[in-house]
Amino acid sequence: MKAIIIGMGRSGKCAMYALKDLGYELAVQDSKDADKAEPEVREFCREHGIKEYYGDMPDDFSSYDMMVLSPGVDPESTFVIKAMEQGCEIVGELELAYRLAKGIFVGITGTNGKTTTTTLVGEIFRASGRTTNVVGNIGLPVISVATNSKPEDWMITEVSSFQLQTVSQFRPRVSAILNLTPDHLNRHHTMELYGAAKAAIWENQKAGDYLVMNIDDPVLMKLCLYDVDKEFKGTLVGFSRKTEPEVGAFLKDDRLVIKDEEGRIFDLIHRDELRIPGDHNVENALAAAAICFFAGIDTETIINTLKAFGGVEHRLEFVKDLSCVSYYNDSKGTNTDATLIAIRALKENIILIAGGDAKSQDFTEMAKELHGPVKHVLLFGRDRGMIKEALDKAGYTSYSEHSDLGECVKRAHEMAVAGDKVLLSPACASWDMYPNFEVRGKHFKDLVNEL
Ligand code: UMA
Repeated sequence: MKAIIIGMGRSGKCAMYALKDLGYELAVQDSKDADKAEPEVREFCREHGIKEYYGDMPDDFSSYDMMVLSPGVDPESTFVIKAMEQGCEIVGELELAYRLAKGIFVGITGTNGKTTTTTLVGEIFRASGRTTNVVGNIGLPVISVATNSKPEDWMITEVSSFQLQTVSQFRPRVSAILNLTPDHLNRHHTMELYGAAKAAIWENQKAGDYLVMNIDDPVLMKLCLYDVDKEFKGTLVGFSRKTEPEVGAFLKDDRLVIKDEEGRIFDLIHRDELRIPGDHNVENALAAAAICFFAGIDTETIINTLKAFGGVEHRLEFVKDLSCVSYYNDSKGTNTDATLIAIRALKENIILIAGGDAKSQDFTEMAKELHGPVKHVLLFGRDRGMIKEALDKAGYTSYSEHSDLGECVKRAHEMAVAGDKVLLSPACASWDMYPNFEVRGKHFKDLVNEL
């Protein structure tokens, strides 16, 4: 078998190792120049006689059986269409990993909350004694553990809309869609297409599988679950902060509870027992509890882990208190909805640091919600002008522009008074200035710790 792997980041590199082990004849391609390629990749290619393309593409794909796409590569690109027409099968990294894995998949998608929910589900699975791999969009490519997985292993997978664009057989035992708000529209073009991409998470599920979804989110229900009644053969499980689903997890007198398929109610914990703050985290906890319960985990393990869970790095992460000013790192807040969620959770006296790669987002609604909770906005990054424009339109005048994150932190420190909360929640991707949101978040924490 002969394959070409497109994009030599985390996913492409691990796909290369896995396919080489399986005896594939390989070529790799990346849009960046050869001198910017990872030395580890170049060395492996030289050692194993793998053909490398940097910047350019092969003229012809007809000799390849398969083209493996990294999530960041748009499957609508001209070369992908050309390869398909020349008989090459197009497979995303997640799909490839799914085909090669023996473990049981849980797939968690949605615009926001994926990382927190996936991490929490992973913790509950580990506490239950199951062999657990926490993989996917969260950072560890699924392919890196797929070939070594055993049939009884659980693959707790954070799944992005990018990955779902290139699946065909991917079938999780339990899938979850947490919410749907505008994001990545530069890739998906419309909300309808973005929702349709997310729907691929349940489309192969069968009897005995579960689909966990947020029944409080009308956009999700409309755009991700169209035809679900006709097409879905598994069990629908709702989660809600507001109403009681037929089957699923919900809030009853501020307690998290689960209702099973026979209508029996299982009490879990009071919402105040959660250590992760905000309504959005109640939703994440409800989703995680439902996923684990319907995957067969006992309520005692779920309860103990819900009580102990302290959250994840870069998601409204408390950094430190300095002269009664609290600093929070929400570098994973890469869209307007995520930033609004962080602002709602911190409530008031916020000095917000935002900006970066705007991904064609509209900042109008976010700008309107800043009046009140946010005292000042410090803007940085390539597309800060787009946020500035939205602030002007919303009549929000307390903002300033800065060349980089270091300047923003310095200025925030100078202007903050006791009781203020300095929040990095950029509402933008990091790609204009950093390789990823983790590096941006770590940089923020270093800057705060140096103050
Ligand atoms: N590249 C090309 N051609 C392209 C696009 C990219 O050659 O058209 C090259 C780049 O030069 C680079 C490489 O591809 O060398 C990067 O590949 P990639 O963008 O697919 O990134 P990976 O390093 O493989 O990381 C991916 C996910 N990245 C994206 O979806 C953009 C990571 O999610 C994920 O953690 C990782 O796989 C492991 O599964 C990050 C992300 O930002 C966190 N995700 C988006 C989000 O959460 O909003 C979807």
